[in-house]
Amino acid sequence: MRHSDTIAAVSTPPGIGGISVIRISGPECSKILEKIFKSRTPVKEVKSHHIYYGTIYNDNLLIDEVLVSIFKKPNSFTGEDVIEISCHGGTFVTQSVLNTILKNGARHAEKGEFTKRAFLNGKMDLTEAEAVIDLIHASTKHSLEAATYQLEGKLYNSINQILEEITSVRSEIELDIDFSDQGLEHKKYNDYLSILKKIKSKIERLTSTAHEGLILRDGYRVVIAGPPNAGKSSVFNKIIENERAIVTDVPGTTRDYIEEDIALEGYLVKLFDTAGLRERADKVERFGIEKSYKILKNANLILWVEDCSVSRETTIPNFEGIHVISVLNKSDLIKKAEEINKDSIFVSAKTGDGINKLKKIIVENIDVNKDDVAIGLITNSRQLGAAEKSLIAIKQAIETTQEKKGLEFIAFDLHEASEYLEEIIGKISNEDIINSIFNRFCVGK
Ligand SMILES: Nc1nc2c(ncn2[C@@H]2O[C@H](COP(=O)(O)OP(=O)(O)OP(=O)(O)O)[C@@H](O)[C@H]2O)c(=O)[nH]1
Ligand SMILES: [Mg+2]
Repeated sequence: MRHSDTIAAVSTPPGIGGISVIRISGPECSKILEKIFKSRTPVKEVKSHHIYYGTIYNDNLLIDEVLVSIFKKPNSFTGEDVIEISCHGGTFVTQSVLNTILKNGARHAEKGEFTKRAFLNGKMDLTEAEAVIDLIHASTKHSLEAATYQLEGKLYNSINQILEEITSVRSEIELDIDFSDQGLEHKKYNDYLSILKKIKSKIERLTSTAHEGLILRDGYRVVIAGPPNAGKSSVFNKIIENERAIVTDVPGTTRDYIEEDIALEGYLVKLFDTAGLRERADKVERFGIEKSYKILKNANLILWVEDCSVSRETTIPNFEGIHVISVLNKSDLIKKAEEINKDSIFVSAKTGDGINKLKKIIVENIDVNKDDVAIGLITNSRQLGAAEKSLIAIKQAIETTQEKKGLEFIAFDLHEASEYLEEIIGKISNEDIINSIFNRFCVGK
């Protein structure tokens, strides 16, 4: 999977801007620059980590005035020779500079190819590469924070530490294999057992962070549900501060669910408005209700909205393990709302009363531990899948030790546990996994 050619792409977003940056990486950087760039300093004499002013020529045709930044290997983003050309930000100018580079020996980069090269050249591990894309897509303070920690290598460090512990106990066990015909002391097995249990709890901690990692990266899923006409869509609109959902006095107005991303105190919240749940419904509404149930199953939090002017008794269905907050809407229609039902939050989508309090309660329910974020979180299902497999292998190692089945077998289980952890950081990986990760990037990154 090593690459030896030179790649180039526009690294700034498409469209017109003040400047565009074109990135080139690979062994031909200097040769290409010599052919297309004229400046006071001859290209042969340019120094790494310096910026040069000059002009780009396509044959003898002047294309643009530019600034060229030089990064010589290995001290660059990709670990190869890298040049970044800042040209004027017009679409045509940028394309012309890029075409000139391509004509003179570079190949157009594929999606994420610069970051992929950084990974292949040992500039970053796989979790850090994934953090680069999360960083680009981060839309809130906390998702950015999580991606930054990951980019700094927090997850990598946590995993590496566990790997070291596994390797250390494994080499001890392998040494003991040579003496095992003399019978291993009972005490030694117990020592191993306690070490393995400690490792197991560290991997468990790691897998338990996935829940938080996914919330930070993909958002905390809050679903508004309840009987028809309770004012669910009105509450939804009020929370997102936009008349997004259709509101009418006809029960069964919302058919298909609606989803909107909002930022609440730095957290990304995915808010869903769903069709009112009721038994008697026409065909279209029934489809909507089925979809409501599907969305509800994957919720992190449910806001069960009812109309307090109709009924003062809440009738919340059981949503197996998902936390439900009872919201009584239309508080403007009744007097002294709070005194009636202390377990519910009273709001009025009409006057906006109680909506800020509701938002606060949503944030309070986001169960993300700041310490976990700083230690390093699992942030995607690829990482989680591998961590879970590693956990199974460690549990197997513990069982093998308890049953004194033989040291070779413990060593084998430990080897497997290591392999899965190594898969997370990309120490061992197959081409499919790597390609699927970098395909999520945009061209130029
Ligand atoms: N007085 C008062 N009326 C409200 C309030 N919130 C909603 N309504 C009215 O209640 C009716 C139903 O509102 P919707 O938001 O469409 O209710 P829904 O729960 O989404 O209804 P379905 O989509 O049909 O399930 C509309 O006529 C709204 O104007 C409120 O806080 N106070
Ligand atoms: Mg509705």
